[in-house]
Amino acid sequence: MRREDFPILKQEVYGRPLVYLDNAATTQKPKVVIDALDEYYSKYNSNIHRGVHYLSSHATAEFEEARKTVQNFINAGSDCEIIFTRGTTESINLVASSFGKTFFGEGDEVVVSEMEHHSNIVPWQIACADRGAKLKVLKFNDKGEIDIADLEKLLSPRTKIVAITHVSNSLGTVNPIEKIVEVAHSKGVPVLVDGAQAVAHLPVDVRKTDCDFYCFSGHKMYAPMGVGVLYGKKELLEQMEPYQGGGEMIREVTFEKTTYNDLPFKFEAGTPSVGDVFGLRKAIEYMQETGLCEIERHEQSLMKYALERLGNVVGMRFIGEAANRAGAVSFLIGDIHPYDLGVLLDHQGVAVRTGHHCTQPVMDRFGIPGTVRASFALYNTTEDIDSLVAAIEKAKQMLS
Ligand code: 7TS
Repeated sequence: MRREDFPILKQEVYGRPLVYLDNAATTQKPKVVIDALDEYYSKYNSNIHRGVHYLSSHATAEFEEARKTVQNFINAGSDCEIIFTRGTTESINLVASSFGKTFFGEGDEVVVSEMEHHSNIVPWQIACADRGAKLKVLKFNDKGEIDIADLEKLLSPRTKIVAITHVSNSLGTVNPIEKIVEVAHSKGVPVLVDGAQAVAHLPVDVRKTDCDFYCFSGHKMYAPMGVGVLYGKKELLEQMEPYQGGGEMIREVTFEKTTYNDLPFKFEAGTPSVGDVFGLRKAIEYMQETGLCEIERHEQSLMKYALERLGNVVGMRFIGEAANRAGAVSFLIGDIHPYDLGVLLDHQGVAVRTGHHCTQPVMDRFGIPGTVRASFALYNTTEDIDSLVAAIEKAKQMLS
């Protein structure tokens, strides 16, 4: 599917065609996104929201258009609910810090799941430590699925927020976000969804889901590194304390008192990564040309093929076998250390990721040091999976 749009994929590594299966870490960029950066720096580079000159007005207008593109992409109700950040990590830190400062008190509780990326654990630990609140953990079963009944049991009158991933980066599990939001809301608890591994793989509709916050990174969805998004419901963002102080986020500053700007600017202190926001817009438009449903369909058939082919490898142990999966397949083979397998695959031109994938509690749950993870994007093909399987067989021979 449109592989020819990605210049980097045409190269060879170690004299072999590159098979790129590390998309959960970051996706490659299509030519239109690379060109958007070139165009921005060749023609429009200037700071936004503060210049009266031509370049600044143009860049500002384009930046605000990009905000509308993101709004439309996730079906947010208003563009003031779209805050540009550096990525998922910054989006979650923003909410943990600001929401925590505003709403957490001694003895309050935050619920996260056991399958979270460290960036959806540590910011909450920091916020809890600041306010004397406690972290509670929603466990998953041997397949890597959470149970809604467990969530119901965990929620208490002290629960201030539930923070959970839409799609797990190490297990590939797609969590039932709508159901989770419904249950949490029935107890008056808001929900933050980490969408880092979802936005490039399936259609996201924040109004249908009714989540309160949704976070994602541009670089995992064909856009440049250095830009990400926080979607937040207006009524919550308005109540929340600012995250960082600086230019753009203020209305008026005196040494006695400072008042803050309206949304979304209240949460966008300092000069944003303007060129990368242009790139993000192009990446969204690029995905929309194919359509998220079509991308999902393609990747689901790839997933099915991968599970079949990998499932026939002798010694295969899948880590994560949820019924609803997307994006990534994690596995171990016999007693081969994941790192050794990763290096041998790399030397055959196959790029996978090995290790704990910033989900150490997931590895602890299974009592393993890490996994080998193959993760997909719209440009991957069944031939890529065939190359992966052939490279695994060769690596096994070399290690035996
Ligand atoms: N949340 C999830 C579910 C992720 O997979 C990642 C990054 C992040 C948050 C953080 O995103 P960032 O863009 O702010 O760094 N996950 C991975 C990965 O699986 N391999 O490398 C990075």
